[in-house]
Amino acid sequence: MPLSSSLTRPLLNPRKIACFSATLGLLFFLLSALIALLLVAQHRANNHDKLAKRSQDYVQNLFDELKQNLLPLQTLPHLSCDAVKDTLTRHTAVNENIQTIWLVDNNQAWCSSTTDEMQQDIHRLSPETDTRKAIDIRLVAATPLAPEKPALELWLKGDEAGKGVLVTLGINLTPYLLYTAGQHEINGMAIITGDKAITSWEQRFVSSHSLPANPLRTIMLPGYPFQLAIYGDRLSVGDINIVLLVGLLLGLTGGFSSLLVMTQYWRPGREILQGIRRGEFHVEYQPVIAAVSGDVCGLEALLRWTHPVAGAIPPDSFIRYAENKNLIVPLTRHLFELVARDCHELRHEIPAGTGLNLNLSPAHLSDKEFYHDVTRWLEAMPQNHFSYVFEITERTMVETRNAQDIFDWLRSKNIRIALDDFGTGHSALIYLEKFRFDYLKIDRGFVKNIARESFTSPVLDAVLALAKKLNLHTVAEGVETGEQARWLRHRGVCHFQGFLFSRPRTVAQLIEYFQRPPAPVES
Ligand code: G
Ligand code: G
Ligand code: MN
Repeated sequence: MPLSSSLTRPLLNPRKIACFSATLGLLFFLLSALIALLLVAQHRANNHDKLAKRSQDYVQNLFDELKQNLLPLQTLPHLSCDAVKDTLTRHTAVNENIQTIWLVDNNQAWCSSTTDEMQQDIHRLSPETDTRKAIDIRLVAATPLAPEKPALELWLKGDEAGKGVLVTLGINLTPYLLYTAGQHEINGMAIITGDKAITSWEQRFVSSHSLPANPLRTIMLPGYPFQLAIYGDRLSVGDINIVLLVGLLLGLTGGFSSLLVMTQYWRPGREILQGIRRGEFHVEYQPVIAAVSGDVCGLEALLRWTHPVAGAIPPDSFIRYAENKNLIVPLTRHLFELVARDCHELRHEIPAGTGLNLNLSPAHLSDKEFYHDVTRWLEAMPQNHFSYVFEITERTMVETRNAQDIFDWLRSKNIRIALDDFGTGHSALIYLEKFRFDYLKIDRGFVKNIARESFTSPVLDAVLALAKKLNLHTVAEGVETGEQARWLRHRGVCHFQGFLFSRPRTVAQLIEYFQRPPAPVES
């Protein structure tokens, strides 16, 4: 298991940090996208309000101007059509919306901008216009001048019923659409009078009830029975893109900042040093059993770390991590201190001559302070009580250049050397050739496979034969069943270690184990 992932479990491991940061990034994304959405929507709504206001002003001005300019015409003394016609024609020329102007008296059109003197019933000209109203507006499908084009008829009443001005206005929504084209979210408009409507997307009349619901804005003109509806999306595609972009940028910034801060703050290396200072490490001891007598002949010290938040962290993880972070030296020094302290307590319970196995990392062996650290530890230990073994894995031994000198020095200090986890690496045999060891610890991967007494393993047989030839004591790790113990003893393995005999024990449990030894294991 890679160290860093289990080291900080469950709160601090990189996966959790990554998950937390991703969640935080997502929250940032949602929050900033929401805020951006509100701001953009607000901005759009303001634009739509402005657009509505401008459109309203435009139409209102148009109507007001017509009213102002045309109404006085019908209050003139009843002139002949010839006398007023020029004025009418001038108005149509000046205002491009105006198609025709009729002057009406007593419900009779008597003069228009396009005809001479005439007499025509206003209701024939515009059947639906209500000449009693001060202002009437309606959409008409066609006018005599432009039979193909829908138009707007505006009735302006004069000073008595049946007297006034009727104007037909061409409806051309194109300028309006051009005007709003810059606003991508606007995609149509409708002019509504009564129950009729004309839209920019369909050049014919429709019922006002069939118009799409929820226009962006509906513009009313006070005093005119006329409405203008503007249609479109509340947000344009560009707006959505901006919202997503802002959300994404802030989300990524938030997520990465959190990742950075958390990995800095919860840097496991820092946690190890902190753990040492705060006394979060302790040592457990697993008895090593003499294969023939069944007696305890040694103890293997195994470092344990109980993190206040993450709980028990497996040594596999934190040891490798400490090795990678160059913290194995302070950690092993701490192990030396803990073991020395425990052994002063254990000395009274444990027979003299008991083996004490410590696991050393090859990274420590090559440290220039190594001799000094070991010397200090030997001085701190109870004198002449334990017989020391340093267990070294083959994992990284290749990096230790002067290993033989170090081994020789250790032997001169009465420390023997075990090759730990034998059989798990790639180059174990080369080490056996190169260096002299005292013990070979057979990895529990081999032992696990021994399921029956009839089990055969040419590899294990060869390993044991090799150990014999090299004059190495053998220790079988992870012995869990009587069959395994019998099988191994039968083949000359000298020591056992495993749950069959005892799990690793705290100092208190170990003292109890020695004071009240368990019944000999049936093996
Ligand atoms: O019992 P346990 O799960 O703790 O052992 C896991 C591995 O951690 C074993 O390979 C053991 O050698 C290693 N280990 C345990 N304690 C120490 C220690 O103090 N130093 C070193 N270098 N390795 C240790
Ligand atoms: O590699 P080393 O021998 O240092 O590791 C000892 C490891 O083996 C420790 O983690 C210890 O808890 C574990 N261990 C000891 N006895 C047994 C056993 O019988 N079965 C299993 N599965 N693990 C064991
Ligand atoms: Mn070991």
